[in-house]
Amino acid sequence: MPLDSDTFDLLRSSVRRYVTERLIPLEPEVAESNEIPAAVINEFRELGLFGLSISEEFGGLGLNMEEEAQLVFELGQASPAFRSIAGTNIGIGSQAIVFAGTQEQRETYLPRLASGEIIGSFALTEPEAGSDALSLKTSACLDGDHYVLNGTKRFITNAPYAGLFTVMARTGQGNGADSISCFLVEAPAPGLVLGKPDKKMGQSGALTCDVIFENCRVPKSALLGGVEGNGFRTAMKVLDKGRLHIAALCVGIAQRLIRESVLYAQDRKQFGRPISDFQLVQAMIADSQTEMWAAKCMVLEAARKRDRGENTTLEAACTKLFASEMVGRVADRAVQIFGGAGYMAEYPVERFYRDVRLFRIYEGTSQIQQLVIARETVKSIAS
Ligand code: COS
Repeated sequence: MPLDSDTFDLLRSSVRRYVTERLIPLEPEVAESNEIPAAVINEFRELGLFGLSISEEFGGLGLNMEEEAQLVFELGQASPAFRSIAGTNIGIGSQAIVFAGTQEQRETYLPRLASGEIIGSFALTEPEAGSDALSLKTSACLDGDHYVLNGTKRFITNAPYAGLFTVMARTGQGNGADSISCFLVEAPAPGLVLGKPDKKMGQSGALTCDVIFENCRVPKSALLGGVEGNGFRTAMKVLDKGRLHIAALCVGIAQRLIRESVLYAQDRKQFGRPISDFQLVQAMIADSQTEMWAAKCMVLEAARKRDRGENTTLEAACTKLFASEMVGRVADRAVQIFGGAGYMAEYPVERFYRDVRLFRIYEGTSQIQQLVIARETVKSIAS
């Protein structure tokens, strides 16, 4: 049930003000410390940012996809590490429970995820199963009233803080989707071991690490939906939504980078004039603005289709592909407009340039999006 438009506008302007006045000034500190301050996490809780997409019944704000995207356009204006801390609870760390959990699983976990009491984390990727997610090897074997999990998950966002993992593991024979199930694993737990936080190119403050299961016993009630064999399809559904969320984030960051570029170009003088007077600089701003707007329209159109209850596998892949490639080009032009200063760590465009590189890789590489787009297009024409 969407919020009434006045309440939503109020929420959006609070988030916009919070991003401008609180988060953006904290960016250098977060980049340096590789940590989101505990006070910010508490403020996110107070603003309801952990529960944007979780229904009011379970303590969230119950936003639809279009509203979620509108808020992510705002949150995206600050360093992506801030969005990341709540991003898993809003998306890939909670949605499997929303789509396929039992009523008891929903009642147990969704209120705690919506309030930010626990951080959710999505464990699909493995050392040998990245793009080819179907080949995952982590196993879950039934032993009396428990499943025993063994295997390694890699690059798992928010794992160092997580209180709940959504884990895809193989319960059956063969390599098909039918043999993959999904488990809700609470942390800490005996046999659940976290690796050291990964050293990354960017996104300082957004932590990832390995998650290793060594004879980790979870009760039978941890099986999502109480049924085996549903894990892979559920993961794909989760990613359909997650990809739209990431595309909205790319739009937010592009907006920030365009603003930074324009302000710098108006301030920086060469040949006796602000460089914003020069048409070659204007062309870069125009290209970035055009592409950002195209991505924004795609996000909103796909979100509305999703909100009508229609399948958006195709649209989510198209939008994630376009928006993540777009923000890469926008960041590149921002560095170009800043010139030598854009290469210096003291300016935010240098940091964003590194941060946005991830968007073409995680939640499905650009090449996986192309594969999904081609398949869905062929399917729609053939049917
Ligand atoms: N929604 C629901 N079900 C889906 C689905 C979707 N979006 N996409 C695939 N499925 C189903 C298929 O219908 C199929 O079910 P059936 O066996 O009943 O036909 C099953 O899942 C297997 O799908 P498919 O045959 O398409 O598997 P492939 O291995 O050929 O391809 C891709 C799957 C490549 C699309 C998938 O592995 C993928 O998205 N990889 C990228 C993973 C990723 O994004 N990782 C990021 C980590 S999370 S940060």
